[in-house]
Amino acid sequence: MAKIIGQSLPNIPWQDRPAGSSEPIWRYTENPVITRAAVKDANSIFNAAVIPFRGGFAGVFRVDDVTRSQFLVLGKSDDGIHWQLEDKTLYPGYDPRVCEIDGLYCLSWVAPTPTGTTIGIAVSEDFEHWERKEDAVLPVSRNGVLFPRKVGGEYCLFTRPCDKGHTPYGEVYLSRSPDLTYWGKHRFVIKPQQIWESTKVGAGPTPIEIDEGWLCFYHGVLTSCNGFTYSIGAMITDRDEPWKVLHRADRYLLAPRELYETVGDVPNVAFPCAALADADTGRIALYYGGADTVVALAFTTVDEVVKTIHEHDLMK
Ligand code: BMA
Repeated sequence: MAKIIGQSLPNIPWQDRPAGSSEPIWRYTENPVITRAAVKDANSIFNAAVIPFRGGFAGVFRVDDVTRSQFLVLGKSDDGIHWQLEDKTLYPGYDPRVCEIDGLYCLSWVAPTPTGTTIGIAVSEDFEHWERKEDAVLPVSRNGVLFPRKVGGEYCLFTRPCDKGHTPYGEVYLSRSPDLTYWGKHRFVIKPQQIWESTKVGAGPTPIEIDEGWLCFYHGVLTSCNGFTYSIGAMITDRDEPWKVLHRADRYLLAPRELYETVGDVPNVAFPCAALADADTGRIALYYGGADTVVALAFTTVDEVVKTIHEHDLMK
């Protein structure tokens, strides 16, 4: 039995696996959970960061509005499914991830600069007042994902160096910092190695600590004759040297199939930015953007994911 090392989350959103399904990740039957209706003048609300907060849940959401500006908006929920989003911009940018490190909420996101995107970092004690730190890296980078605790006394951040456009390449790196300001000791983590992710890969939700190391969901992109397809994969990295990949599934665990994943502003996108985990039951709830248009939710367990990774291990 694989084990989550972390907090109990008895109110984690949850649905049992549907009868007859053998998929490693199954979708919430009422998807999507957030649509453009949640924010006035929104064009789309999709890649979302979600975290347990004071008995309920808090989130940071990517909103594109009717001027096609991209920005982050805060939200709250009692059950992780029904959300109230604020009607104001937290920061310009997109693709937020949020975690709690030593009691401090830490946000990372893709932040614009005059010459391409960087990884913005901001911290908050109450999920309301945020202090923006220095940007973590020089442009251009995306998919900045913090680990939920220091490893070897240092903060850890996945990044994905890239170019200015909808970049046709992408590999995951890990950088470390003593103070959330100065980042270095950069290490290569993964590059595309399989057909379903052959164009680029990027880190996904905050890594989940498990008995074997760090369980990391990520996205992988395939270029088809009709454009990019974004699917969800998973790997386990070393607990003390988290840039070292121990196991990695040789297949995607979820790929765009439902209408809300295949039809929208950018078709065929399942883009995960958050995972809730309950250490008591091993349940995992995954939030992902569908077709760059809506927020969707899916479920799995740590046993199911770890079993899939081990049975189909690219590293063997
Ligand atoms: C990435 C980011 C994501 C988006 C994805 C698919 O480069 O822009 O926000 O979901 O492309 O379009």
